[in-house]
Amino acid sequence: MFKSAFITILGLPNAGKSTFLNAVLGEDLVITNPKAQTTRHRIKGILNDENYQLVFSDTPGIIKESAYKLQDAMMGAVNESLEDADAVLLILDGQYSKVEEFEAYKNKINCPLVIAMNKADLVADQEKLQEDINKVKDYFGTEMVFAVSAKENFNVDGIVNALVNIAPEHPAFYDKDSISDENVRFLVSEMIREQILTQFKKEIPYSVEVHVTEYNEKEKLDEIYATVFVERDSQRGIMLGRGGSAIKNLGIASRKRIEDFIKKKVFLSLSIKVKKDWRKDDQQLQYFGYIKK
Ligand SMILES: Nc1nc2c(ncn2[C@@H]2O[C@H](COP(=O)(O)OP(=O)(O)O)[C@@H](O)[C@H]2O)c(=O)[nH]1
Ligand SMILES: [Mg+2]
Repeated sequence: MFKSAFITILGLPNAGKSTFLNAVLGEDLVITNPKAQTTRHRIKGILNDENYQLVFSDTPGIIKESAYKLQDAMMGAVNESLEDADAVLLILDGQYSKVEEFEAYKNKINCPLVIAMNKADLVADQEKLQEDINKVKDYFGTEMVFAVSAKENFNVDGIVNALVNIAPEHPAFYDKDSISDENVRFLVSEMIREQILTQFKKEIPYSVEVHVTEYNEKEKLDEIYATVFVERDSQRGIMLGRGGSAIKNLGIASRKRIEDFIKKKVFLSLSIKVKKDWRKDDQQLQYFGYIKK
């Protein structure tokens, strides 16, 4: 009997949703970062086993009040992925279980709920952790609450077991060899954005969008051309750095990250373009794939 399920990963920014998905897959498929709002789209990651296929949707963290149209679109992606879920995996930050933030979502979840109390590695007081787990069980009315550490790969398999148990009997939804339904271009653009989040400060990480304009697969190496869009001229200057040093370092770090992932040599060329206030502009958000046409 083969089981298959769509699982939506839900949680506040920074709870460790993307880290959890990577731990499940054993690959750094999705990008993670200490900065909130790293994940902007719903991204699927697929776990394949002889007896089951779990299709996880990583989602942007829940934010109550959005300041930009970009954030509206991000919350749209969250709601959309709740609609077709067979199960919801809620990831809470084990340290502060801000459960009341999910009040509005409790009614929207019409399927089994599994909860991970993540970052258990940071919790010193085990008794307190157990108390918190019990409170979470009461609040959400589910027994399926587990202490895990996505970063240390502790009890990630416990969550997978719980999800397999509740997965319906169904043939695989996707090719059993693939770990994502996303194309390589998109994943590569995300990896470049991940390096931008690491290397740049202040508003830059929130103001950039990365687009792969050309991807040529060659025998020995893949040739990739990407454009980094920023919102203002001043940001273009920061991205370039003195004598082009910043963009050069970004190129080197991004190339390494992509090579690790695709397990092949890469030639990467980056350029920078200004798209004024793209985060507030419907047309631009459409172009970047945040809103459907
Ligand atoms: N100590 C610890 N840190 C974690 C754990 N899981 C995630 N993190 C860190 O928390 C931050 C946010 O993680 P991320 O997966 O991007 O969160 P997301 O916004 O929910 O997708 C990153 O710096 C992760 O390394 C964990 O189990 N333990
Ligand atoms: Mg994330």
